[in-house]
Amino acid sequence: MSSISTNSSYDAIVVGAGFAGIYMLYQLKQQGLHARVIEAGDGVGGTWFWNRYPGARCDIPSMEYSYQFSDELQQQWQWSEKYATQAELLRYANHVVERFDLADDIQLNTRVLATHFQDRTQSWQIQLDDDTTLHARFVVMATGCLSVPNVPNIKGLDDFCGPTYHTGQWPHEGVDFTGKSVGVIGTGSSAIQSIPLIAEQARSLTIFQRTPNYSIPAHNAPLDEEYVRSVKENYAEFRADNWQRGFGANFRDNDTSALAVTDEQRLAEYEDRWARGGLAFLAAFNDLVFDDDANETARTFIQGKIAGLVNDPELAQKLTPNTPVGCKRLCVDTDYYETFNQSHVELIDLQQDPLQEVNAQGLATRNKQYNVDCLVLATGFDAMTGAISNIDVRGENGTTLTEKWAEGPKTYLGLATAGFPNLFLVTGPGSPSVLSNMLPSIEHHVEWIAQCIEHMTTHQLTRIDAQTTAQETWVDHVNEVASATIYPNCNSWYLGANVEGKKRVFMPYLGVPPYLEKCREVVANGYQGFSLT
Ligand code: NA7
Repeated sequence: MSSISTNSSYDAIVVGAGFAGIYMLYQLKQQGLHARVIEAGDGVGGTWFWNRYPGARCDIPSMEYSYQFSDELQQQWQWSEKYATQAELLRYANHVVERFDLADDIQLNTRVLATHFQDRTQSWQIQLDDDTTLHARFVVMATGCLSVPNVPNIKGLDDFCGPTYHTGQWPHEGVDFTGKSVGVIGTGSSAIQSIPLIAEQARSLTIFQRTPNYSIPAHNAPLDEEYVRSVKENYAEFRADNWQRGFGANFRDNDTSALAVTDEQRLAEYEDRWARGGLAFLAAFNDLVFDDDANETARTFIQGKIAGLVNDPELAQKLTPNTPVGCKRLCVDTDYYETFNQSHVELIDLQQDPLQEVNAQGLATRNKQYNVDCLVLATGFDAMTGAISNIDVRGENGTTLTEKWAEGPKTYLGLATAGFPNLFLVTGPGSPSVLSNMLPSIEHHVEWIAQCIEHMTTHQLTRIDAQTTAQETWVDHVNEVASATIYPNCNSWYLGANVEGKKRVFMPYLGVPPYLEKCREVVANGYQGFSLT
């Protein structure tokens, strides 16, 4: 990747070189614009660059979690497994950068510290951590939804003598746990993917669980050639069909209520979904995320499965959540619950015996000291707003984004935020983002932003800003949709509830098809809800 250009004035600066930043750069270059991506890591790939913990893989099937903007790319790229591993996804990201000749415009190992809107020039001044200042008409935040690790505020964490690894910042050279006693804090998706593999190496593994999670078996396998051929023969139709789905993915949505079928039919549907595996479980009936009674049927089914997989009934009980299924993001695993049947694996239920501190030798709960050689923090992320809030973003009249978002993020369509002209967000809060198949949602946003910039160039417009009233109406709508679901009923990262002191606000928007329609309508009505000058 090249060093910084001597010309520090750009049409656009893109923050982050994950899948969003890579594609944004491609689109801007297609328009002949002078753009540059600034990336903190020493490689591209975003989530898939940082999350290298054992077992890290996507929970959306690889034939769907991939770019569709280039038919040649989607036809030629060969995924090897149903769910791609982190390593394969990282190879894919690098391949795209190479294939479309993007590397020279990506600046690695550089962090954006601040971006300030200049009222006089109607452009942005961007401060990097290498003491360079850049100027650009547009800034695009392609900073990712899950990119700032949440390091829990546990007393004495720094006193631990052994190595501590956060799953979201895993050492690139890997970690060998052979013969070690390992402690894992957390039982979210990252823990659920890594625990079975850590258990294969570790001498002993102690898992500290604050809240249990539901997990559906992945049934991961090498991709079936016949299936790949059939998808590729009709890739455009396959993708178009996914856009019609609530989560924007091929979850085989069943348009029936869980309460409108017989017990036998319901059980058969759940058994089928369990046997096929994956997140499609949540689309077994059309009211699982809307109706608590419907959800309870799914809950009872999975609770029965956990009881069948874990030999010790008391342990099975501890591993069983009592919250609605899907309220916290559903997990997808390979042998997670079964791992607890191994004699060297122990579960500590922090609800019964709370964690008091970490000390030099390990972890102390109220009742016991657990000595470990290494500690794994599978404690998640400051989701959706963390990365943007870490940058000193100042809009019109020097107003800071932190001030504007003090009561929770406020955006128009998750694409822009009023008072911050010419600043775009890719999959920002208020868009389907994490409640959808992320890659197509990224592509949709990038294309919307690129089209908007092209429109502005063609019509010699220099400034776009979301209107406060349109934004307020949108924020109210996002909340209204969420309040009719099960989502507000648990302490999830969708609500920011996992980060101490973070305002509790439901951040993603549920419903891909209506969202796409709204975005189309806004453009068709001359960027309704935006002020363009
Ligand atoms: P998650 O899903 O946020 O999980 C984090 C886990 O860490 C969760 O079990 C938390 O318990 C636990 N946690 C966090 N802080 C603490 C403290 N202080 N003490 C004990 N336990 C704690 O993050 P992941 O990385 O697993 O997954 C994030 C997303 O990435 C996932 O949804 C997929 O989309 C991919 P809690 O539930 O808050 O009680």
